[in-house]
Amino acid sequence: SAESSIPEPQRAAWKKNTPQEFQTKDEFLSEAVRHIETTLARSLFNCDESAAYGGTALAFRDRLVMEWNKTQQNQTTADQKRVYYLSLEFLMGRALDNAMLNTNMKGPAKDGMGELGFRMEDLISQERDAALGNGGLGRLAACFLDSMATMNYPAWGYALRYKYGIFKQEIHDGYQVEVPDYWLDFNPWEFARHDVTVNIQFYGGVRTYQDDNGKTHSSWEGGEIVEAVAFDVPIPGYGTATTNNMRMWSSKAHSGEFDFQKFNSGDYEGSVADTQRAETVSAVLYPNDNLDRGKELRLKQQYFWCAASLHDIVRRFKKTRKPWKEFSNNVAIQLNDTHPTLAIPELQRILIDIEGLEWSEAWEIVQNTFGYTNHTVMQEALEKWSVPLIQHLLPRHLQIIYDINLNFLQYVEKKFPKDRDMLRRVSIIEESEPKRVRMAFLAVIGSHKVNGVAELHSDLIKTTIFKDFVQIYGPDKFTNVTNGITPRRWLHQANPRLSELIASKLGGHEFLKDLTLLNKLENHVDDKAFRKEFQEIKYANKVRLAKHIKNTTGVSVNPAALFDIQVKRIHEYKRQQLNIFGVIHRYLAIKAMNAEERKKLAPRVSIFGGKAAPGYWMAKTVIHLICKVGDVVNNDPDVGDLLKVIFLEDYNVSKAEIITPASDISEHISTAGTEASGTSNMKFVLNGGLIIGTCDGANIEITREIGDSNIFLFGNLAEDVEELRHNHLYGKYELDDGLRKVFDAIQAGRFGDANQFSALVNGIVDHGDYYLVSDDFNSYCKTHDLIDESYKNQEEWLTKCITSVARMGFFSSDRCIDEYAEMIWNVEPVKPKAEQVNGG
Ligand code: T68
Repeated sequence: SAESSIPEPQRAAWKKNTPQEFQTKDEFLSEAVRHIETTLARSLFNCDESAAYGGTALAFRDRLVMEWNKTQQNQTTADQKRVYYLSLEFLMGRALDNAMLNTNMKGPAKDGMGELGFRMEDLISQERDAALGNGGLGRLAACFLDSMATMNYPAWGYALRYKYGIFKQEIHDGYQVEVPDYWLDFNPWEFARHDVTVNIQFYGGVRTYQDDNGKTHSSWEGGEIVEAVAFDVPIPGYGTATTNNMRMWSSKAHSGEFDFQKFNSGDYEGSVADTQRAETVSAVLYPNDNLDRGKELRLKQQYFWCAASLHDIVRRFKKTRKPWKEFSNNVAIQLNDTHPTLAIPELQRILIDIEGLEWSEAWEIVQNTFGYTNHTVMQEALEKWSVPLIQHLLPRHLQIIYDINLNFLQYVEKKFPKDRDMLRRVSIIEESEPKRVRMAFLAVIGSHKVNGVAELHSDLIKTTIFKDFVQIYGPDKFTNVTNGITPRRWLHQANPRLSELIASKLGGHEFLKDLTLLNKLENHVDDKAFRKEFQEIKYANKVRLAKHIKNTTGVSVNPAALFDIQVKRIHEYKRQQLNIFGVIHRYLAIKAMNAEERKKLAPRVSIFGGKAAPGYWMAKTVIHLICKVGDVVNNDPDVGDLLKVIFLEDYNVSKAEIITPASDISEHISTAGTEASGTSNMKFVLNGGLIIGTCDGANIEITREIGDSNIFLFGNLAEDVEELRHNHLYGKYELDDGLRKVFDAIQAGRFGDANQFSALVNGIVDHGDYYLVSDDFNSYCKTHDLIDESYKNQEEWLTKCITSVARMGFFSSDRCIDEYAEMIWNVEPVKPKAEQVNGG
């Protein structure tokens, strides 16, 4: 700001001394060694891999922050609309390799550290994952940050700085054990901004009063204050100097809040306890994906982060001295699911209670500012907060929500007179006991656009959960933005050899910024040398994964076998149970085969990975079954290499970077209509693996792009699910024969104590088979037989893989961000200034 900038006459002194970004190996090394010696206080005689990692990371952080400063300055001067991406989860993974590749300085860094005797791969693997997310939703936010920076959009991410990210998973005797993930003991990528703080209010009450003109005002008063402190993480774009910001909020006791009264009266402990209570707000990430549990602390987290972010955004807007009606021309806020929905009543509160705008003027600004992305249609995942809870924690917000609802229902009433049931159905307040606030409805009503994350999903939200709202607002409020992934991390970083091979054929790395260029690869599909190299790369990636499997599980797997991978959160709707039942079916089949038949079979390795929410018993049972089946199958000499079953511990982003390039087949087999999009399906195909999947989420669009002969689809369609479920409940179905044999084997105790698995089996046999495992089992197994056949013809298989990679251009998160920018945000890129250096 003007008050704190160095005055013009003194700027020359600054500019003369402004640090320069390193450009060469030697310049890099001198920075890194300086950090090791000073920042980390290590010496020549005390520099291990972790110190060498630290020095490298700090050297790159400095470089990023210099570009960050210029980018922020440049974007402020440009004075264009900015986009703010509010997400309670960002699954960033590791930052070093990304920073080196995006700045195009990996070569010099590698050579420099090589001179000290370190291998860059070893240093990279010293870093802990930034694991502030559960699954797809959090990783999508991370890919979006990468794309927004790469394409020079003036964009900020707003996050909560959890002290504990998603738990680490250990497997003990085939059971999941959760270990806390304290990731902040050394995090070189963040900057504490102790000068950027916001006081966040909770509890208290509302005072209404009349001003001199007789106008009524409301003011939220009393309660307690928790302080939000900003921590900034630079987000470098690839091949551009643009370096955006992710701002994370950390909670601490308000400085006036360390209760001196308690302290002086001798209640020192009580006063410390208050401090700790403030810190718990940002202490831990809730480990559920696609499930809403309605915990008070979670609501506190949501408000804390929304209020701090909005305060920050409003503060920045006010510096422009523009009138309020310009707000939504300056600011776009995207809500990643309903978790940040409180930002809607919060902005309305700021505008009417604090800034003194009229309700309707304020409400128009609010609606024009927000966009809402929905990620699920499953009832158990839709957030509904109890009215008494909101009343207690956020009394003024509850009033505002009621007023929003009143205005909305009056609007609906005018459009659909006398439709009482419509009013009941669309009310923000669910008339349950206790009453609950339907956050998804509030998000729809408070936004100008609502999007789903794949075509089928965007259609489904219009015909199911938001059907009435399509009637009310018309269909144009609802749109689709099919998810995408960043090719920088998920191709260039995770699979460098494939990235280089592609670059050699396409004449450079432009495809990393325009993924549609991959289509030129189809011209090379018959090129012998290219095919050979492509196949060798896949094999090398499988060898690497096989080593990881050996190191972590002790099991040897044959890299020449077909690697069949399912890695994602463990959830009934994702149907890992279908997969493991299929594996048991295969095992029983092998046991029944003679030597001749066995010779014809393609050897397989079935690989699973993923975390179960700590309170999700059925998901934990599935993990246990996978492990037990592994124990039996992997030690059955009769089976040998024909089948191995692996559960990989602690699946996360950095493990995904090893696993994704190593698949022959990956599984995306959710009950049709339940997986909003899926994004790992895109990652696997982009890395030259084929997929088996249901007609669900983005699988459908992947099929359209790559061609239906290059994907193994099976199972019932979304449109038939309702009727099939109905049939189960009314006994109009028969358990699949193959599945019956699988259950017999489980119940005979062939995989350990059958009681352990009875709930899993009974859910299908007796309790309605909600996820239609039995209905899809036969089709699933037959499709796997087809895969076996297909894999035997290696040349044809390879052609499918290469063709698929060539046709994956659509699934870049760059395309996705351009669609948001154009259809929802109305923001334009800001070109970095010529003096900025990253990526040339
Ligand atoms: C996922 N959702 C979708 N949710 O399941 C997936 N939920 O189909 C989609 O590809 C992805 O979002 C990106 O759009 C989630 O990952 C959660 O993690 C979550 C977390 C908390 C509460 C509810």
